[in-house]
Amino acid sequence: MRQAGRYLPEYRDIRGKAQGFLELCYSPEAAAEVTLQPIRRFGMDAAILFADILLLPDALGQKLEYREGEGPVLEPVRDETAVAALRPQVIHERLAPVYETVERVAGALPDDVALIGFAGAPWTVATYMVEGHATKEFMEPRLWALRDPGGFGRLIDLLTETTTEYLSRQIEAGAHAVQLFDSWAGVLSDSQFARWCIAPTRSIVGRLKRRFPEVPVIGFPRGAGVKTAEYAAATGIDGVGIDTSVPVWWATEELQQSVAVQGNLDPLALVAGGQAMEGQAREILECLSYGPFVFNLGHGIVPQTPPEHVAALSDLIRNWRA
Ligand code: 1CP
Repeated sequence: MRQAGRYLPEYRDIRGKAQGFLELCYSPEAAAEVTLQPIRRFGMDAAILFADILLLPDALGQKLEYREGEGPVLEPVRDETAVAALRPQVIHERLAPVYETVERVAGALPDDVALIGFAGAPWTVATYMVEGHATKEFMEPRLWALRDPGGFGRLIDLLTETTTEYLSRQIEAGAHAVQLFDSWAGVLSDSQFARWCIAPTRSIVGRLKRRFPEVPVIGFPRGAGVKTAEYAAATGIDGVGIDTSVPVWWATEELQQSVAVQGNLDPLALVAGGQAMEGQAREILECLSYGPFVFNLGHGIVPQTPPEHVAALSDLIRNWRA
């Protein structure tokens, strides 16, 4: 999950010198440095590329801005004319600095530390593209998907294609594994989940597997609950991220028999630290560490997180393993 970011003073330092968040994402030297900061400080087993899921819409030509305190703002794409105006043929020109960041990080990491590349899953990226900003209800994309599945499907198809190409380039540049973030999978009803979350993910995974059979693909259908089992079985992913709400015993029985499980400490337990953090971390380790498992947060790290708590958690996990 997000490792870098605003809780680290060394990140805030570099962020303060950059013109803006997008400029930082597109500056290979600075983005590589920010990717490496948590590895240097805490010695994790894997680094996650510093970038954002909204770089793809930006590369497709959709106007994107990150406003201070407000988050991302995009010029909404709400019909087929707007989809047709997107430019999938030029994405790699705009995304070239991201590939350079991957190359730099892969070259700088110790041999036993993996680099995880990533992209947003088509549904989650589409919610931002259609709504135009972060929301809690996702009225516009959900209604478009229900009223005009053919038209909305063209946007999803375009994202499925370009996401496959984007992740392929990250792998060619040196990413050892890739993750698909479907952060808003949880707002979809059962049938919509099958169509807009599972189907595009299966298509991306299938194509990546044909090109790079040895590269693990992790999926994170946040909020999917019991549907996570169907997601894991139907998409062909190697690992599944679970959010904080998924009971670990359930994940052991329903997921870990067939895929690796990644998760799921409450990011606020990491802010609280002490007993709250240790108790929850031990419960996760006791349940999940006997099968294929990646310790992770259940969602992104928050700016209020004291870095000392991350260090204490990292020690706890290391000592558990020993
Ligand atoms: O000024 C800043 O520093 C902006 C904060 C920030 C950061 C640090 C944003 C804006 N993005 C990121 C980096 C980021 N985003 C990473 C890199 C890894 C790392 O930081 O170590 C990754 C993997 C993401 C992924 C991402 N971006 C997701 C999926 C994961 C999740 O958290 O659910 C999503 C939904 C986004 C969108 C996004 N990026 C940023 C904002 C404010 C938002 C909108 C969030 C919302 O809808 O409320």
